[in-house]
Amino acid sequence: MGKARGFPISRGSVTDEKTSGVGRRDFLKVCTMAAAAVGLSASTGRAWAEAAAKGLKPSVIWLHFQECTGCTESLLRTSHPAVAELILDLISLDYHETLFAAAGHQAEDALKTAMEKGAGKYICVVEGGIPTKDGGIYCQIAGRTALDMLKEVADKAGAIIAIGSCASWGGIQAADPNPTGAKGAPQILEGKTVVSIPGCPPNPYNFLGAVLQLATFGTLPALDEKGRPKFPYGRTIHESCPRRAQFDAGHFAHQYGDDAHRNGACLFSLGCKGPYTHAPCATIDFGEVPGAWPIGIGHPCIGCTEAKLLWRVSAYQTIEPPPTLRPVLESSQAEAREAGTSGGLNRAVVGAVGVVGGALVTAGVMAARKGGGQEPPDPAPHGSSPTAD
Ligand code: FSX
Ligand code: SF4
Ligand code: F3S
Repeated sequence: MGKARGFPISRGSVTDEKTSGVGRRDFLKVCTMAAAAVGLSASTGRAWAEAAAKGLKPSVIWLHFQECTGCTESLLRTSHPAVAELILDLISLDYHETLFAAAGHQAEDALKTAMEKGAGKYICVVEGGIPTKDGGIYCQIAGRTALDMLKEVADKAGAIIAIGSCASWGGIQAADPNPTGAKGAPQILEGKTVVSIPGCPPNPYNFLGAVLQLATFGTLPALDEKGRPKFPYGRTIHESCPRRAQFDAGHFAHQYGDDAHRNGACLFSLGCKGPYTHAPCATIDFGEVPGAWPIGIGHPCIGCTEAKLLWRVSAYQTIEPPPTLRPVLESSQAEAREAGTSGGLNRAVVGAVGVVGGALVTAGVMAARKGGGQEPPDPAPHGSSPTAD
């Protein structure tokens, strides 16, 4: 667990003192959910709620670069508007290019003031990729490149959080052929600790949990080798997937809308990357709407938290399963052959596992695997960013 510089808490300025028109119960609920997202106790969540209600909130400077703003949107567009208000009550959002009413010199002044007042203490949140080609000219704000701005703001920050897959490794901008040389914040800020919250977009509670820990204890969550908080990103989608029993029983959908698909069969044959993807989507609802996540609505996981999968392996490409899962597929395959039906692993999938597996070998996708067979395959050689990992 790393110690963040000079934390926690400064007095808020944008969303002061109030807990909005919403009840204390909702306020506590958000805090305890955020605590649970990073494996902290409910009492930690309550302590954060108390501090925020007193106006003691971490100062946040939020930078926007190459992205779709989906990370901010998912943070704010919750199913209950009150929850979005609560989020703004938990942090002091001292600079945010999308949400700021201020513009032009006023906004620039706000950034300068926030950096001076909170030097060494504020949380620098980065949303979006950072172009590096041709001196970084492809993303400029107030005449300055994203590259310069990030370096300067990050240099005086107490902690740095990359929210979303774009900020974590470049995201869609870094997809082949990566025309602007987009990278993520960790690749730009080498030598600094950057907490990465990947996902396109990520579940807001993964972000709030990290902020909560910073604000309450002045520490960073324990991170994995990719800079992701271990708690929410420690398990694969497949491990907690509600369709897991279908996988184990060899019930696979092979076309959208077929009987198996309608009846909640496993989506592996439709390209699901859940066995390789580390994220808590199966256990924490997006926007407080039960079932509102890719697999919940019948779409395969496309591996949006994994640099080696998102935008590198086609969303609908059936992947080679990790070694630990192969026996299940193989026995389903045998059953399907014996039965001569598609009742088990259907014929399309049997073919897909073999044929696509071969195609992936050709593309170099099946190269190295580590860690119990759950590490995503390496990207194909045409993968765009050599630093994307
Ligand atoms: Fe990227 Fe954020 Fe994907 Fe968008 O802005 S992670 S494009 S959903 O949301 O940065
Ligand atoms: Fe769920 Fe995908 Fe695993 Fe099937 S392959 S159980 S849909 S995560
Ligand atoms: Fe992303 Fe897969 Fe979750 S696509 S949102 S990690 S289910």
